[in-house]
Amino acid sequence: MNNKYSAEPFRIKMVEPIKETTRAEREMLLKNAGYNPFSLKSEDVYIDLLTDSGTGAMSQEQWSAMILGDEAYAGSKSFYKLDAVVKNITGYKYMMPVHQGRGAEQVFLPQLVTKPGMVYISNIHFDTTRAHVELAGARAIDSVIKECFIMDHYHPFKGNFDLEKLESIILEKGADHVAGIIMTLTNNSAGGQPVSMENIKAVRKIALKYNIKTIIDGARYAENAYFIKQREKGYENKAIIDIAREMCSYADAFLMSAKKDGLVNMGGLIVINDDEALFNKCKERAIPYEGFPTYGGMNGRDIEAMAVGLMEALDERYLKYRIDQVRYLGDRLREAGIPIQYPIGGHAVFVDCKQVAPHIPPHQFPALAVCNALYLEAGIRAVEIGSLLMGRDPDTHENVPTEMEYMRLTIPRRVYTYRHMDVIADAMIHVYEHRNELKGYEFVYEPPMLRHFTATFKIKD
Ligand code: P70
Repeated sequence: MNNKYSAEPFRIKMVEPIKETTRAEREMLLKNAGYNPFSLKSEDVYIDLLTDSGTGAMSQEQWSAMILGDEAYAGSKSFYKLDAVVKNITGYKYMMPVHQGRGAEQVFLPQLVTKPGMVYISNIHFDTTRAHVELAGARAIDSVIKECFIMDHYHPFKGNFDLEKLESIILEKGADHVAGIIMTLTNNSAGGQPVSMENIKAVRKIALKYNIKTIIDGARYAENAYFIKQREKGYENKAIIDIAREMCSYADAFLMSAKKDGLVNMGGLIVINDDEALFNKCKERAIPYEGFPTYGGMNGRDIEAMAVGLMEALDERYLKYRIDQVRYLGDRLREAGIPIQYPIGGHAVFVDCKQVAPHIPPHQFPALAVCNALYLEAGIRAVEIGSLLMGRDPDTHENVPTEMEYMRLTIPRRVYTYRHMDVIADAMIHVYEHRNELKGYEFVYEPPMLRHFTATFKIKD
């Protein structure tokens, strides 16, 4: 391994054996799962790339902090520890833990929906964010730059907002009908692509002009800060935490699934810049749904682990290793001619299945076909980010048309080695070489919302 990809900045102290299955077994297992990888048992998966959410390995410092967990119902020591860490990172005044990202969405997003016909605008809303916008009675509109969808076209910040489109949506809907602008950092749906500081600032400027609140969806904010340091002029010598703090300074609220860049297996945050009334409303709504605001669905042990994890994820050596490992896998696929989102993003390699399986139409889910083929080939579980995940329009019930037909190879944090990346690459190259044999799917069961999690399928003949 040369210096192009940095090695793991840790030693492995505890291991979890992983089972291997035969192809015949996998054929049976996948059929029994209704051809939906979400329904596989994780013990029947050799390398699990379904998500980087809550699947990371905690450090010895996190495990030892858990012993200090104060399990008081209200005002625990653990809460005040987390409170200090979060306020230090964000520079905000108010915060509360929640059980995970969707807990934050569920408590926060309805607060800004004050009348019928409102919208949230994001670079791209991720699945649960979109669902909670709709559950709050609003609609989700995306405004990401066009370059985002040109897979092989290098752009350092493919997660950036299309600022012209953003402003034209505001004008079309009327500023008083825009509940808020959600900056998803990094932009998960189209490849873990970062948003530049310049773009964040420009979004803030537009929001202030129209008196609209800006919200950071900060699930992968530390990875975003790392990309800014690598790619944006003027940030080369800044500390990651200072970049993160500057990002936060351009928003009114920071919602986080701490299962990603909080390096914990469960947890989330609502952090509010300086609007006390808004924070009080969140507290009121949190109590019946998430719990008392000083624990928010979390126990003291897990709050301790989060306080430590948040700081570890801002460590530059860790971030370099993390991003390098993902890039190593992407580079191997790219060298083999497999179409992927380029440059490679923070948490995953996104394979463009529109190009891998052009013979499968969107409503037969080409990326699901590739995911399932990869599982059959090597027991590797990936996830579809495409027509299936996008779901149906809540008003017309038509499938939402999308440019995205991706298979996401999502890399858990501090879990797999570079050798695992080779196994994934070799298997994917094999699937690619046999791509003409891939077949589409049709629904046996289609749930009305967030359908990708629980749908079942049959193979389309
Ligand atoms: C993922 C998971 C969760 C998420 C997110 C952003 C930018 C909020 C949340 C919600 C979801 C998922 C998708 C496919 C398979 C498994 C899991 N993203 N904002 O993997 O947070 O999950 O904590 O409620 O990415 O990308 P939470």
